[in-house]
Amino acid sequence: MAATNSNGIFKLPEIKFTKLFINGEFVDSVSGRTFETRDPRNGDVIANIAEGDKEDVDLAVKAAREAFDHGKWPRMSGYERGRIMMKFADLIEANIEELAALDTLDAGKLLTMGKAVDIPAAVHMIRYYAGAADKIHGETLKLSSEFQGYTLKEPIGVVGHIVPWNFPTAMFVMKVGPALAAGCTMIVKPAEQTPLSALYYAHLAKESGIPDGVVNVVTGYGPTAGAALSSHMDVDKISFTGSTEIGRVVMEAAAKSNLKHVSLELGGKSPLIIFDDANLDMAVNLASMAIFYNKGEVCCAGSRIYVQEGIYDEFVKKAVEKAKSWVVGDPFDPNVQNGPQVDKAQFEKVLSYIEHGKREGATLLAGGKACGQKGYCIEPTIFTDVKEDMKIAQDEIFGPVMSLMKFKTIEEAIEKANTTRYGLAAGIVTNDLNVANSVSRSIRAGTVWINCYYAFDAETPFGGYKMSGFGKDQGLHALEKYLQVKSVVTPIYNSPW
Ligand code: TXE
Repeated sequence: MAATNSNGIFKLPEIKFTKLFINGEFVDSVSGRTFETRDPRNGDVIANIAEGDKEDVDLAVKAAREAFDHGKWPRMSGYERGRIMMKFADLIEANIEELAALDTLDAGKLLTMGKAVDIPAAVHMIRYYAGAADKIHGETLKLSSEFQGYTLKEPIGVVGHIVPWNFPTAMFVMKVGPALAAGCTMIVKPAEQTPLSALYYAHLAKESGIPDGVVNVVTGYGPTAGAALSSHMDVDKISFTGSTEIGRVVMEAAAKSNLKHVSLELGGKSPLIIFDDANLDMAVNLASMAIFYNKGEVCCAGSRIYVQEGIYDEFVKKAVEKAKSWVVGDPFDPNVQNGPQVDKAQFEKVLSYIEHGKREGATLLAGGKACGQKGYCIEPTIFTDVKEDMKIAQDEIFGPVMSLMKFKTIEEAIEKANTTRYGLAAGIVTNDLNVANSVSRSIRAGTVWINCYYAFDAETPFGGYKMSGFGKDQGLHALEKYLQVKSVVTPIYNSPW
């Protein structure tokens, strides 16, 4: 369906893959049912996608189980797995334009960002784990005069990856990369809002030589396909990213089925603390990016901005100017800074939080409503006079809504920043090294950015404290999630028995 937008600037990507990917083949769902994936720019249907359910999950798990128990992937050398993964990364790189456009169409993400950040970072991520595949080592154990031993790090088995829609590409590679390097086989359940790029990645995985059954993709809904995966008796681990509410459901399903391993990357309400000595323009830019980037649909968005009293008034003035000048519109347009929210449900959720903020007594200084003729765009919004106990300061809004709060002392900033059930990330803006050091140690969050925000890299472990979940994505810590340790012990001379 090649086409151009209203100004004829760009070409929409062709939708090549709409079926489930099981055992190396694109197949219809057993029920034959499909669901619609929609364009958030206008709500139009992009394509009908195969709707996987329990029976399809069973088939995908069977394929992954067979590939794990009898296939080549877990048995080949790490070097060989790494070589194939390098080819996978090369193919992703060769298809940057199409992959970025698919995520823009499906999720309303900026095409410029997809091409400059999301897809290149995906290539980096796969290469990083390809390089790690032959560096998975155990230990030698000296033990006593009679025995010695060693540990083996072995792949955990069949993994279910359940992922959300806000970063379809990053989610796919962040889960699949380390699991592949470890020698696992897997089933990915993309979010129902954004199935398109995951199916494309599955196709590229096959092209690169990853054996059939190693990477399977079952598109479908959470309570059906997702639930079937998390309660499956033959799945050894679930790696989940999504809401805290569903994280709890997934963990319960794991506990009630086969006690499969679980790692959860959940919501957040991350504080960004800006001290009096900060460069004001830099701080305003950083804070605006921290909350408006990707329309606020970021688990670690800086959604609570604490500004020290000395610069507060000036900061508010500049932040409001910036929000009002933010360009919202068609994410294919290179001049646009924010596209539409991913779907109608998220759009309505964000607008209802804005109404809540007004009712709770926060002061609305910028934005606050939908924009554009159609689709799900929302104006970058700023509230001041926000109190810690307000809903907009406690709940993850997942939209472009900045809550601004004032503080006097370092102690007060730390205390307030930690007043949340979440602990995914935090930011600090200051030129005082002592302040940066002490505050970063006192914040209960899995990542702290000092004088930067969203500084992601394949090497940096990412994951939550408190109700933001447990188990890291990225870095070598993520590789560990997909490995288990076996101790092997042997007598040094003859067996004592
Ligand atoms: O998430 P869900 P939703 C937060 C954000 C957002 C809210 C709701 O605040 O507004 O969650 O978003 C699958 N068993 N985050 O409803 O439902 C589902 O199909 C197994 C933060 O989209 O958690 C999808 O693949 N799986 C988050 C995935 O879970 C189930 C990113 C996430 O969907 C399931 C996204 C079930 N019963 C939303 N129900 C982050 N941490 O970045 C649903 N799913």
